Amino acid sequence: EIKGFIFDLDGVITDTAELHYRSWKKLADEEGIPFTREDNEQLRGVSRRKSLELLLNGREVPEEKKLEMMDRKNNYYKEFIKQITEEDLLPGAKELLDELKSRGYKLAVASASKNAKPVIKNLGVEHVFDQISDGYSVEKTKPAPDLFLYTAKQLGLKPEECVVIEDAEAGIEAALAAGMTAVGIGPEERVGKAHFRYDKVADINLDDILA
Ligand code: B16
Ligand code: MG
Repeated sequence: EIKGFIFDLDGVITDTAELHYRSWKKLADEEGIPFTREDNEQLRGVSRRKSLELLLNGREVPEEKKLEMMDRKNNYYKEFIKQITEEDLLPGAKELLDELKSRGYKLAVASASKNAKPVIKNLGVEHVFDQISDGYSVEKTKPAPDLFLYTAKQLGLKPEECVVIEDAEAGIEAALAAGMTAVGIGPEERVGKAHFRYDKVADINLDDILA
């Protein structure tokens, strides 16, 4: 029996991907590294360090410089997220959260981002969640199941009682590895392994998932 819903943040509740892109792009331009919106697609749901490695694309950079670059990108990102408001919720996200809350389900966020908490606060949905897990919660990032298992534990639920809503391939893999019901948001090529798939959050059909 399903008792809780675990939401990814970027790509499910809001589209911070655009802000991540602008931050990485600024860094890439400063460093003379080519980086396009299309390249940015690969960074979806991936940790900050892994994102930098994808951006560097095999370029050798000393560890100290990598730390400085991650820090610089994060400072740009932190400036961008200051401007986030409830207008930045993806269509249907607030309605879905309110519906689930009124039906008595436990609700959580499980994001790879170390900036998840300020983003959720600015979106004005902090109060609907029973648990917010972020980039500080566990060591092993998605596709490892750790973040979702930790989140279920914090909710007091068993993995099989949880539904995960995710837009990244690594996130779907993590949800399946955790033994949870996986709902993918996005194209078949990306989230096709999920139990249920929708193009957009607004298309989610709760009756299908809960049947
Ligand atoms: P930060 P999610 C992920 O968020 C983003 O999709 C990914 O692009 C980003 O690199 C990652 O968070 C880490 O973010 O640098 O803020 O710690 O989809 O897991 O909510
Ligand atoms: Mg995501």
